[in-house]
Amino acid sequence: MSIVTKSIVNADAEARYLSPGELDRIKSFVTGGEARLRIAQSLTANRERIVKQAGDQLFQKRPDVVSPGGNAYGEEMTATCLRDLDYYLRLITYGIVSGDVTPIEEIGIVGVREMYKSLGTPIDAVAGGVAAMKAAATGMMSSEDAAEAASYFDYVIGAMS
Ligand SMILES: CCC1=C(C)/C(=C/C2=NC(=C\c3[nH]c(/C=C4\NC(=O)[C@H](C)[C@H]4CC)c(C)c3CCC(=O)O)/C(CCC(=O)O)=C2C)NC1=O
Repeated sequence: MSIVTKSIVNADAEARYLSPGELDRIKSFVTGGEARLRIAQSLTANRERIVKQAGDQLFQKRPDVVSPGGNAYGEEMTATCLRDLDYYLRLITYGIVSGDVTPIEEIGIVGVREMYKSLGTPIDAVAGGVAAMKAAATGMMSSEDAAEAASYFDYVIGAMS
């Protein structure tokens, strides 16, 4: 739910006007909108490059995951691993557009530990892959946009740490 919808639901539950604080938060959501859309467009346009660079970096740092016995060993499993990184990049664009981590949380974080545990996937390595995507992605942006984008990557990394 966006901050707009959320504020309206809360205010209406109490049959009141939006408070000055809520209007301020909505104002900063609206004024930041152009930047957030620009960031989401950049991530979307560069997704293949970001995922490829991050994968290369991850497998260099964690050769164990792509070695025999590793969770991402073999062409198919490596592709599934890169697909997971692409999933998280996509969810990050949802968060950035809505100015809220809730869509990331609901789609990709709730239950993630149990999921990767049952798959035998080392979650710290997934977090490392997301960190590598953050580096690749923010390296292509102005420092202001990078700071905004970084917080969404950090949310995912933090939730997996
Ligand atoms: C959009 C929300 C969403 C997420 C997040 C998601 C993740 C997800 N990753 C999976 C598998 C997997 N995920 C990985 C990922 C990795 N292995 C490693 O060692 C690396 C560290 C890492 C890549 C960074 C691998 C290798 C598999 C296949 C494991 C297997 O089949 O044994 C699976 C099992 C089913 C399948 O293979 O598709 C799911 C559900 N699916 C979703 O719908």
